[in-house]
Parts: sequence; structure tokens; C-alpha cells
Amino acid sequence: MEFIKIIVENYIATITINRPEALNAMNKVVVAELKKAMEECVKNDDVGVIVITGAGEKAFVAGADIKSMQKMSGREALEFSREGQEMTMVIENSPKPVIGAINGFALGGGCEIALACDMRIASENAKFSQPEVALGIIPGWGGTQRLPRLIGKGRAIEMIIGGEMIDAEEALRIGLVSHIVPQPELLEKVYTLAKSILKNGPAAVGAALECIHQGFDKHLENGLDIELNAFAELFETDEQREGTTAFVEKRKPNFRK
Ligand code: DAK
Repeated sequence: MEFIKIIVENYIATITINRPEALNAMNKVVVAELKKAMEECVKNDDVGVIVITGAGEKAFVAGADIKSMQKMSGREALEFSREGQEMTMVIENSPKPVIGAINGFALGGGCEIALACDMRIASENAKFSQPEVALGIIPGWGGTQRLPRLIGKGRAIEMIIGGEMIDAEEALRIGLVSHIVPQPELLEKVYTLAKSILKNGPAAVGAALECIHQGFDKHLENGLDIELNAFAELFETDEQREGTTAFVEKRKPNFRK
């Protein structure tokens, strides 16, 4: 792949969006490669947690590539938006947790990629914005849908129609990220979180994510049904036997043989 690097180590896949000369802005090729990278990591048995970050010290992703959008027709824009939305759905639907390591600007499409991740940890220099309206467009990769769900409708409306850029402290305050660390410590902090998740049963982790994502917009009773079925299904797995037996035998479970 031209713009994406994947490194797999100790069950953690680090996907780096690598186009630093354009602050990792996403054109069609980068969008397709990120989707492919995610699909490969989801299929790979040696991967338990996926980390997405940007190359360089300045940007996570500075947005969709404005230069490539300048002359798009409505039909091309529809296709670009669909491809971007599909890419974010592969991130959101991943049964393996995805952590966004937000190492700088996360603007427009970059903020939307961060929103599709299960968790977001930011470096102190990170900055977030949905500035599309300043370009005469709107977020096209899920920003109008995921941002209100994550931070609440009022604040999301302010960000989307105001286009303001917020710093990491404000992002933490409104729940857009869950931790802030100095940039040199960003990946270390992300890997510590990844390692704590990797100690747990992978099927249970995947099932919990599925319940949360699928139940989020549903009526409570429908969500509880999803949980009930997922809970019961886990009792048909070796993982449940290993986890409960390890507790009884007073040893650590071995989920990854
Ligand atoms: N696209 C293309 N190139 C970009 C870019 C971007 N989003 N962001 C930065 N670059 C390029 C710059 O053009 C520059 O390249 P050269 O001109 O030197 O060749 C290089 O990266 C370094 O950037 P700067 O020189 O501008 O660096 P500064 O430190 O001065 O400024 C900045 C950093 C992040 C504040 C500034 O670059 C900036 O404002 N960038 C644009 C940020 C932005 O507006 N992002 C949102 C893009 S809109 C949809 C599909 C998708 C979307 C919407 C709809 N449909 C199809 C419906 C998503 C939209 C977006 O994401």
C-alpha cells in the first residue's frame, strides 16, 4: 500500500496513515487503503486490538483532500462520501477494538475517522474540528451522525455549523477523547490500554462492542435483547469455560493459545 503502514506486534496492529506532506489528508486512494488495512487486521488472527494514528508530529488526519474535492461533480461527491462512510463503518463494526491515537490535527474527515474508533486518546497538541461548512460543504463521513451521539446534539451543532477548532483539553472536557498525554508518550499510553484489553477474552470483547454499537440507538428493551442473546452465545465458547475455570483454579486465563 502507498499511504498506509501496518505493523503487527504482540497482538496489536498499528495502522499509520502516512501522507505527512499533505498532513495525512485523505484522497480516494488513502480512503481505499485504510479500508483495506482495517479489513486485513480484522481477518488476521494475530491481531487483537487495532490502533489508528497519523504519520509525523503535526497531524492525525487534516481532513479529506480538499484539492481532490475541488472539481468533484455531485455524482463523484456521492461516490467519495459513500466510500468514506464505508471505510468508517469497517472501523466502527470491527469486532476487535479500535483505538484512535490522535497525534495532532483531526479535522473534517480526520475527526470523523476518530469518531468511528471505539476509543480516542489525544496528544497535548491535538486539535479537532468539523470545518466543512467553511468550504461550502458538510461532513460526509458520518460527522453529522456520530458527533451528536458522542458529545450531545447542542455542542455538536455548534462545532458543525460554527466550524470552530477545539484543543485537546476542550475535547477531553466534552468527551470527544478519554485521555490526553504528551505527544512522545501517546503510543505508550495507547499500547498500555491495548494490553489491558488483550488480557480479556477476545470473543467477549467483540460481543460487548457489538452489543454497545447495535443497542446504542435502540429502545432499551431491544438493546437488552441483544445483550441477552450475546451473553447466552458466549456460554457455547471455550473462552467462557477457560475464563470461569481459571477463576476457580486460581490461575490466569489463557485465552490466546
Ligand atoms: N487537503 C489537502 N491538502 C491539505 C489538507 C487537506 N485537507 N490539509 C493540509 N493540506 C496540505 C496543504 O495544502 C499543504 O500542502 P502544500 O500546499 O504545501 O502542497 C500541506 O498540507 C501543509 O499544510 P499547511 O501549509 O496549510 O500547514 P499549516 O501548519 O500552515 O496549517 C492546517 C495546518 C491543518 C491548519 C491547514 O493545513 C488547514 O487548514 N488544512 C485544511 C483543514 C480542513 O479544512 N480540513 C477539512 C477538510 S474537509 C464529503 C466527503 C468528505 C468530507 C465532506 C464531504 N462528501 C463527498 C459529501 C470531508 C470533508 C473534509 O474533511
